[in-house]
Amino acid sequence: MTISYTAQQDVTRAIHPGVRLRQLLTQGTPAKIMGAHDGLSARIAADAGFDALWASGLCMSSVLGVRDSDEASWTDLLAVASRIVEATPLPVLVDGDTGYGNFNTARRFARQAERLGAAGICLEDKVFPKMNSFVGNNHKLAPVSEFCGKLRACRESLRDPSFVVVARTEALIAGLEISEALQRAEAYRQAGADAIFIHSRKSTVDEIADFVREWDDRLPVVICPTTYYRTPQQTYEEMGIGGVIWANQSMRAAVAAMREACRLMYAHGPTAVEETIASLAEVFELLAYDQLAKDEERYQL
Ligand code: SPV
Ligand code: MG
Repeated sequence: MTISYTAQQDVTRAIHPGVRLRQLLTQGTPAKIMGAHDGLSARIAADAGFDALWASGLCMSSVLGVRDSDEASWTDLLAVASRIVEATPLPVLVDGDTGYGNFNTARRFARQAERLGAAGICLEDKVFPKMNSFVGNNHKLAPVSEFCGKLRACRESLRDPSFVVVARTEALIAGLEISEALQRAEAYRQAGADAIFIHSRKSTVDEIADFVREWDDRLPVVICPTTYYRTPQQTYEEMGIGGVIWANQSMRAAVAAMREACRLMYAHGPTAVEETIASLAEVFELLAYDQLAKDEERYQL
């Protein structure tokens, strides 16, 4: 069952993406931000009712068939992000990894993301080339001053003051103390970040909760509960979280479904999957083929 564009989505489209994302991050209940990896996954997330989209570096890299270790070029990734932006009226926060080098590459990336209609970017304080936060134990952080320079360069080169710059600290991923994460977040706030993304790969929310308590709402906080997914959603509201990113579940769902379909097809042929895969009618509905027919009547005279 899919939903075509509703009046609410028309309203969403009318609001500038950066303004909309800022509203969502400060509305008092955590924004539900779904990871997307292409136009199709973006449409599915929008139809499910999500508030905003995360153009995930991990997931966009995965669909390009490469690793989340800066193997794809940033122009490759922005081409995918642009399809995500185009696919729905929802605001899109683009994962900018480390900014792909220094302040200069970071600010050019930010400008290009702004040009393609994203609502904001997120930069993380690791060194280039980065590795996905869940892989290995060698996550080196950039010096605070260097990362602050990247944030300032982005802020000062963006044209749209509402475009959101999220600063992500990987201090906890690097095995450092919460105090280090707090010091970094405060420096990033002073450098012009609009929100702080605090990442953790613990199986409970505890260290994030400690961070958030000390942070005391100096800026909206964004989190990504991939490993502490068992935490009840209500907890995030009680903690005052600005946005919850479900970064990679959609891509992982697709991997599991495609794997199973390929396995069954190889062994038994298409009859084995026909009942469980999406019908073509569902795909056509999702991508509003009927609207194109109506538009032909209107415009193709
Ligand atoms: C991504 O989705 O690319 C992220 C989140 O950066 S994580 O994979 O959890 O690092
Ligand atoms: Mg990423």
